[in-house]
Amino acid sequence: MFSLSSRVFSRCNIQSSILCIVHCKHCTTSQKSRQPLQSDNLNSPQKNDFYGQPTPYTHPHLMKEGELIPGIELNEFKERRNRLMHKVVSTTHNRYHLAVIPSAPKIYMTEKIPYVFRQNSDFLYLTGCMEPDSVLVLSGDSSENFKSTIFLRKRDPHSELWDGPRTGVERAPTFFGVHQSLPISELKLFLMSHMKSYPGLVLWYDYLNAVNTEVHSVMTSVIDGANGKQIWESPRYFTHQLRLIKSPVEQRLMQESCNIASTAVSKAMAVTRPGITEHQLFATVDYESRMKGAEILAYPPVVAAGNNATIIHYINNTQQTQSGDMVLMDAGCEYHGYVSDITRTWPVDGKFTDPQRVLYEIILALQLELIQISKNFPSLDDLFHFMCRSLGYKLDEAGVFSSNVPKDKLAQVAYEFCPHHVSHYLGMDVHDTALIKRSIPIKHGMVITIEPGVYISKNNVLARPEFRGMGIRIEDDILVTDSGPVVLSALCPKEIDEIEKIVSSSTY
Ligand SMILES: *[C@@H]1O[C@H](CO)[C@@H](O)[C@H](O)[C@H]1NC(C)=O
Ligand SMILES: CC(=O)N[C@H]1CO[C@H](CO)[C@@H](O)[C@@H]1O
Ligand SMILES: [Mn+2]
Repeated sequence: MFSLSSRVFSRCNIQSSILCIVHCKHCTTSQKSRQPLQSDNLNSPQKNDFYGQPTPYTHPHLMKEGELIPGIELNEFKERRNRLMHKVVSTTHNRYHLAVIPSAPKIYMTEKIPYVFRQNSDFLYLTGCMEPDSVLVLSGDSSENFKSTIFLRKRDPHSELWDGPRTGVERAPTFFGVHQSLPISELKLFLMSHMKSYPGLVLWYDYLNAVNTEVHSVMTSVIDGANGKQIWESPRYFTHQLRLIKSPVEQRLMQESCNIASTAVSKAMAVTRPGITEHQLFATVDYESRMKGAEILAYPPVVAAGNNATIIHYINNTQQTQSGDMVLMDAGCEYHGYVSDITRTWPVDGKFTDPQRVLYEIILALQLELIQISKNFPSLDDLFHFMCRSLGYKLDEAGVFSSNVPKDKLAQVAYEFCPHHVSHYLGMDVHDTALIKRSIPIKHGMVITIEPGVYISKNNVLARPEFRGMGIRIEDDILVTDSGPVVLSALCPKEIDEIEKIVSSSTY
């Protein structure tokens, strides 16, 4: 008999027997399945009850009754866990599976000063839990009969005085709709006892991309302790498969995130005048996004004037715009866990110069074409190859190249003018579901970006001089549906006359 379980069993006698369901390897399956959810016996959150995250009672301006996080009801999270377990169990039947998905940790920039906390998207997707230092464990041998356990920080009056309320293990089963909750300090014991009780167990943990160092060290010792007897696999590909297809409520949140960012980027256009700094345009898009309800920008925005726009990941945003420049802004926000990602390019004077207009029209036409062909459900890679061919052809036709480029080299040369991919999946993360290949056909429920660009630095001798020192990109977020693409970022102007109108109506 292993020593670990005796502590668990003795505690079981004193406290709720529910705590020991999964430790009890002697229980028969029928006994286990008859265990009610703890949530059947407890009440849901009430007014004046403070949890480790907003509730409909504490934050009625953000969420409705029944929602676990703004816009998403508790049941959807249960459904997601069921679907994950279905995928996990389908890999190897007649085996016991244990999936471990950690939350993000709190990270400090310096002594006691935390960075803004951002939850691990896979964990948030499966639990709706916004607290750090938590772990979701799904365990069982069938997708109908598995246990969900959430490990959380214990309630602690002293810490809560400093950092605010925690949900705590007592209230967590009802609140998150899981079978049971245990203190995070018991994770190792829990896993060790499972490893011993189920010798053929398959452990699903993303060992190679640790998101939480403390959980990772627990996992390392658990895996080492098993002497290589257990198989371990990453569950991440499955969570990405699930997250790839957005549910109707997720689509609504994506739409709202895109509406907010579209309006914020338009506002940045409206305040633009020569001499405004990149930093001030950044501040505008940040301010407008938050004022419209976004929690935070989705990534450090690119606000790049003139030649700076040819540096694709330019995020210093420290320069002052000059008359004659265009400014390229790539910005998006995060709204209740869902991000937008928009790029627009506009002239700071409110009027495109002739060479700017030539390049802008090429990219706009190309972007509209790409949205059109997305109707036929190509892959993102197909869109990319289309962009290279079409961009090469269009740049050649407009006389942008300084010397003659053979027809069969146009796509290759175009890649030097736009050295990035034209599309990525979008969702809870900006480069969402990164494990999903871009070679699969797009389908109903995916959200993708379409973002062709052209970057001609001031030293690029492949282009005629009047086209140098310019970078243009136009990026929209597209919901793929069976009845055609829906441009979620349609509120953000991109036609030349719309842009010129809004920029010259400058109110700054
Ligand atoms: C941005 O700032 C970093 C750090 O100061 C610097 O190394 C980099 O060259 C800057 N980029 C541009 C385009 O000025
Ligand atoms: C590195 C670089 O090209 N910096 C430019 C950024 O944009 C400003 C405004 O046009 C220029 O003055 C900088 O030279
Ligand atoms: Mn993008």
